[in-house]
Amino acid sequence: MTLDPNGDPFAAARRSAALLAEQSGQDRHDLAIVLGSGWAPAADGLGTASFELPVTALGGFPRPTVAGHTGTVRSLELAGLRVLVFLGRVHLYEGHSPATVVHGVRTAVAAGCTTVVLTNAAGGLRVENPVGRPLLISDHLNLTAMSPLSGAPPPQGYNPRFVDLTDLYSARLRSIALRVDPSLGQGVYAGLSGPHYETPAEVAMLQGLGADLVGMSTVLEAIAARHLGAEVLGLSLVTNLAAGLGHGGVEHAQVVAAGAAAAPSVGSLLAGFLRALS
Ligand code: 8IG
Repeated sequence: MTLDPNGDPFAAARRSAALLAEQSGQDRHDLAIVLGSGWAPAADGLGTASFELPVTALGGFPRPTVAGHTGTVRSLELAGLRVLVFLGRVHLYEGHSPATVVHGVRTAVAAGCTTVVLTNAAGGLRVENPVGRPLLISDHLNLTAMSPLSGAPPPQGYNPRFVDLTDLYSARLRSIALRVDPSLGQGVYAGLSGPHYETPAEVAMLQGLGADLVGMSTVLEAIAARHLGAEVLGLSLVTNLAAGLGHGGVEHAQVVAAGAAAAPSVGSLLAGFLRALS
């Protein structure tokens, strides 16, 4: 069952969390990691999953349509934390609503997660950030013209829809990540709805707006997580230079290849972050 567009998405997330608890045998999870394209190969570096199932078994999730997004969810223990790992995510460009895009994050928070780590592959807008480098997301530009909070007001017991995003990408979590890897750079992530890549004129516009990274995910999930009171860490892996900055165009296969090459280092970065948290 996919998400009912007329239903309460918060109630749907609680139902998915209940199914997760039932099927995984874990009554709660502490932290969720969403592994975007490029990051899924890093999942094995986090340790052996005690449980893995297709997200579609939890209700509210559509079938994934993107190569490099497997659409499963794992539960594992690392450094004393019960971790929920989503291998793949849902995008606006697949034709899904903002509520469907953020259903995984809402399910994770309903399952108990107070920290949400969002990872993605992104185009680099600065030639100083070469392909293969992970960067901390310091802030974002939501250029999707959408919000996961539009629609009916959140039900009783939830924060109001007017959520403060001053510290969306937690400075506290970024400083912990920097202790693990002091060489990490930071950047502003521009989230567009895609699925086309930018024109060179749009790349120049994004640079002028102060963006360092550009991609097609993350921003709605970050807003939804923050609305629910979770602390958010964002990580982008630069897998290509944005259109017109590198040699030739942007290709999805290059994105997947750069992700596979970086998997061991980004896997140990994530594991190190989890250890430093606990
Ligand atoms: I990976 O260059 C990846 N995702 N919009 N532009 C946009 N999304 C991306 C890009 C890019 N690279």
